[in-house]
Amino acid sequence: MSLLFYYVPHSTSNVTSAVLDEIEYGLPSPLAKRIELSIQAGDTKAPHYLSTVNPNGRVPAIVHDGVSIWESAAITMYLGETFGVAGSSDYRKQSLYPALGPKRGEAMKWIVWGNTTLADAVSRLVATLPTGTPGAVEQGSQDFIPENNKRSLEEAEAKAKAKKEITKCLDILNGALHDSDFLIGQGYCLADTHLWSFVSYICILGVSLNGHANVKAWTARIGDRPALKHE
Ligand SMILES: N[C@@H](CCC(=O)N[C@@H](CS)C(=O)NCC(=O)O)C(=O)O
Repeated sequence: MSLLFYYVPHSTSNVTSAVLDEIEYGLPSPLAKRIELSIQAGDTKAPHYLSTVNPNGRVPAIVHDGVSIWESAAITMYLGETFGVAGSSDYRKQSLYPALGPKRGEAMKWIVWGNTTLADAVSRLVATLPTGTPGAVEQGSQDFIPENNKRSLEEAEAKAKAKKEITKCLDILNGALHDSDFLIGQGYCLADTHLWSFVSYICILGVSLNGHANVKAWTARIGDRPALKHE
């Protein structure tokens, strides 16, 4: 079995990194070989990377037995199905991901929601951040917006709108965690770690969780899991 994980530190790769940490925790050796790339050095735009790993020139990406899989949501679902379901492989006795059925659907719902509804609002907030602010897109990235392209009034409006939408997402998440310690009532699953990684990034951007007590407690609960202790 060959599993390669291409990543850039402090990027969307953190999602896959945390998911892999959960899957590998307690195993005698890691499942994935980690390959660090640099956006600034042009690694994600290198012809070999574009043609064999990810034509989008982005991370994270995995290559499992020669097949490339990109988009962090797809990667989490694939790793969960392949290595996280009890009895699905030699690697895992305890379930980290729901078996086929409605609970699997719930896990997919939260993973995709994080990457679309929540991430869309977050990326619009990030687009307004001055270069150098924690969490801002760095020069060299295909998403970088030069300072002189930012128009102050429109930026302020865009920022307020993005923040309002992030708050709405946090309201939804807070409601879902009202009477449950985890996203899916039956207990922890990899969807918690996937979404936790996105919410942790929002905190780096300066969004406070103080008005969302359930989300705040859940964030601490998932971040305190032993598999993530070295992060
Ligand atoms: N929707 C993609 C987003 C991945 C993404 O945008 N990754 C950024 C790093 S956070 C990247 O690779 N950027 C390369 C570049 O900007 O050149 C996912 O969830 O995997």
